[in-house]
Amino acid sequence: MKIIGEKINGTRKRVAQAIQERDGAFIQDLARKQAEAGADWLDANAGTHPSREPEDLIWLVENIQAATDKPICLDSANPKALEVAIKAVKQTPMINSISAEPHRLEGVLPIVAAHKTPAIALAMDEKGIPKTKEDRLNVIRRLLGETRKLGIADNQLYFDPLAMTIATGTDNGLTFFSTIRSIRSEFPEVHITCGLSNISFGMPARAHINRVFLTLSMEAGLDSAICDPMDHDIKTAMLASELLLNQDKHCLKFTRAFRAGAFTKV
Ligand code: THG
Repeated sequence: MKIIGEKINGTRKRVAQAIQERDGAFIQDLARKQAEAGADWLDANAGTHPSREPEDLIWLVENIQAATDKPICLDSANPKALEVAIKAVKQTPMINSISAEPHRLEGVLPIVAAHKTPAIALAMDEKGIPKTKEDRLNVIRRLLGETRKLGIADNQLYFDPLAMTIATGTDNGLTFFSTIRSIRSEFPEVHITCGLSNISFGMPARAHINRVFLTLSMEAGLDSAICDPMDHDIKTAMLASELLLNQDKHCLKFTRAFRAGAFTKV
């Protein structure tokens, strides 16, 4: 299981403030803590000011790289911001994200192809997020048609089936799990990811929903997630799920984490 640390996101109040005030120490601290907690990539989202986004994203990249060597997941649909940020990164970044929306196919996909970066691909098009599994798969088939034409390997792609909150549809979890299973059987090479906390928007006791959602999704074939690597509940659920799904040879990861105190609540 790979973790994309979610915390450096300009839609969060405190991060927006740090970007605005150029409070580099705050961003560096978030980067260091997520890296130490086991993030494989650090998501960088500069927020929603299109005119300021390129310089804000570069500033985020520079501060993340001052704190850690972890690769960055550039969370933007703005080709201008992506182009300049790619010049600033020391390691090949992940791009978050492409989709079947024309502006992303025209603006972001060529960047992924030119720089051979891993990329998250959303199962949506200009009409939005399809309701049914079959319609999401059709979007994914269409996207793979485009990426394969450009020589992008299937295993460069992290498909995001887009978890919708359980608060607005009690079958949203089931649709999500069955979409994962179908992607896994039809396209065995691709990776599957998601924004983990989407499932519980508007619900109480969100941590508990997110934790079980993670476990069920991993059983269906999820192999990465955009989440908070410092979250104790998520981390322990991930370790136990990997153990039970034969993703932890000789139980090493689990027992090592236990010895390091990962299961002790502080
Ligand atoms: N798919 C893809 N990318 C994504 C998402 C997705 N990027 C953004 C988002 N969704 C995932 N990232 C975050 C980042 C932070 C928080 C949630 C998702 C977060 N939320 C707090 C909470 O839920 O309680 C509230 C905000 C705050 O702390 O201020 O921290 O789905 N490809």
